[in-house]
Amino acid sequence: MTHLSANQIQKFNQEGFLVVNNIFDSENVIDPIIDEYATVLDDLANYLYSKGKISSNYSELEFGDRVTKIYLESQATYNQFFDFSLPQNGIESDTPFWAGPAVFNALTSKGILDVAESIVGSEVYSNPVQHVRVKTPESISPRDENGNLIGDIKTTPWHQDSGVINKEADNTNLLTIWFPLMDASVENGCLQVVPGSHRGDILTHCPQESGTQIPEKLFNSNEAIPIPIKKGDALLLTKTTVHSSLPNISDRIRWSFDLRYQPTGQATGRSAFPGFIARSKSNPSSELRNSKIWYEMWKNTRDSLAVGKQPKFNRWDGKHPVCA
Ligand SMILES: O=C(O)CCC(=O)C(=O)O
Ligand SMILES: [Fe+2]
Repeated sequence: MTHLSANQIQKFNQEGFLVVNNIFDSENVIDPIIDEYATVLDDLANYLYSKGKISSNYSELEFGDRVTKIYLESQATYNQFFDFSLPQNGIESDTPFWAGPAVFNALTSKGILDVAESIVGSEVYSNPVQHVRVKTPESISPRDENGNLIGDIKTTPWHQDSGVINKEADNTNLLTIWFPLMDASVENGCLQVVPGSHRGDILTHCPQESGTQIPEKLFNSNEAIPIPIKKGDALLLTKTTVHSSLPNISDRIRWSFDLRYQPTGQATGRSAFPGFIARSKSNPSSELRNSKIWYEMWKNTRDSLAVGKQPKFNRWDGKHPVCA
């Protein structure tokens, strides 16, 4: 991949989203991530097995089947073990996270940074609002006593990315780059977007049990379109594009990365979390190139937040009448 064309940029600005094909070479970027996460899952499986939460460590299974089996049998989800960000509350000194070299390699890959540079300019900052999302098939996933899916395997409700970060970043030129680690389809729960929805304001989000979400009376959900995309492709979103995910009704996992980039120096919306200079035309030596330092930044953040005052990232109190 190289930089976006003028046509692509225009389309992105017009519609609020853009599919970019072959943003990187998946053999160099995605396959190492999958291999790295196999080792993370192996550690998790051994740990749960030693605690008696599962009857086998299922080492014969590949990542997707293994994680599905483990979540279902233990009736719990462990996505925080894989995530390269910290939770929005309840951070403790042993809160798990994964900030490994293959993940860092993806965040700083040429294809991703070329695309980010096309939108945010030549001083590219990696915003710390970033996740891996693992969604096991809904038909074989743990549920609570009311039959609702538990934890963070649920579908992602309607939101704008601005709505899940602090107000201080409302004027930040924030770009979301979402990409699946397999082919994402309507069946396995790709994203859906509302074209043109980014042109309005930040809509009221309501805190609900299923996640912070925009009530459907505030936008035209029937204009939403699903965006199936292949492994190696990416979906770009603006910070005000209304989007959500479809349920995973397939029998395989759906997993994806969502990364965010912005011009260096603008507010990230989660200032307690560490971002870094990913590309700098004016001062290339300021770019972070070392995944170990990146890991240390997250570890230090976790360790100090665990004993200090925890940040608040949610601006919505649910008292607005549309939330009733
Ligand atoms: O992958 C998902 O389900 C949600 C992703 C999302 O909302 C985002 O990337 O901003
Ligand atoms: Fe989002």
